[in-house]
Amino acid sequence: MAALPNPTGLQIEATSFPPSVKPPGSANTLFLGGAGVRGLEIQGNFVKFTAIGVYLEEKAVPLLAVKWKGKTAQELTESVEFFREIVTGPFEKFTQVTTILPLTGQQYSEKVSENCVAIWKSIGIYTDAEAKAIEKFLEVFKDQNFPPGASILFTQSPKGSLTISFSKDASVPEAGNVVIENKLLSEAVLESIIGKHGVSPGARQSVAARLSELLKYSCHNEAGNGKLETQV
Ligand code: HCC
Repeated sequence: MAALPNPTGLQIEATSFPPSVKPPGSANTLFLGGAGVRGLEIQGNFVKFTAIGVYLEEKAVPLLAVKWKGKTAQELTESVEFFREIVTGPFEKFTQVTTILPLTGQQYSEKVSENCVAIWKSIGIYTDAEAKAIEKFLEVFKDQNFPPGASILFTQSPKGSLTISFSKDASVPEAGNVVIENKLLSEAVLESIIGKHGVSPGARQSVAARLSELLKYSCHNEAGNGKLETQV
């Protein structure tokens, strides 16, 4: 029996993203799907603001294999549907955003909120529940400050809760700070990073390349229950 390849860790600027992590508020260990920077073009210079790592629960691999096994890194990178499936799939996700330049909680949360609302408006959903979730999201970040190297951590449960935690470095605490129960917000935070107009094309490419490779070694069983089977 051939073993599944073990995903490696990734270094993005000063941040090392380990190959696997146990997110705050979770009993599971997730593997590093990919990582990249979030930058902005400012007066002709590409300014790197954050390093972002995206982790996925292992059962994502056989689930994604059903449709995406055999696709190249480029095909996956260009597929809006592939990233929709990662964002909405029935497995846990964990996103680590580590600052390269200092950001206030207000700066960060306003940017993320703006992007989430834009995603919802583009697909024609924006109800009272989402407006309230955004309000709570902004509130959570109001008194936070992120000097370089600080991390903002999002645990996205398949049921739709978003656990937010903070760390002064790249370490991952045991417990989360706040939980916001809103599935669309939980999904939109990740979609705003790796989705169609996501802020980190680097993380998107990295996820596509690593998953393309991982999916080669996965086979989905007939029950489609997400249990890992190893190819012989
Ligand atoms: C988002 C939007 C932005 C970020 C993200 C997800 C992000 C923010 C960087 O992780 C940033 C840069 C400059 C600013 C404010 C925020 O990383 O002035 O949906």
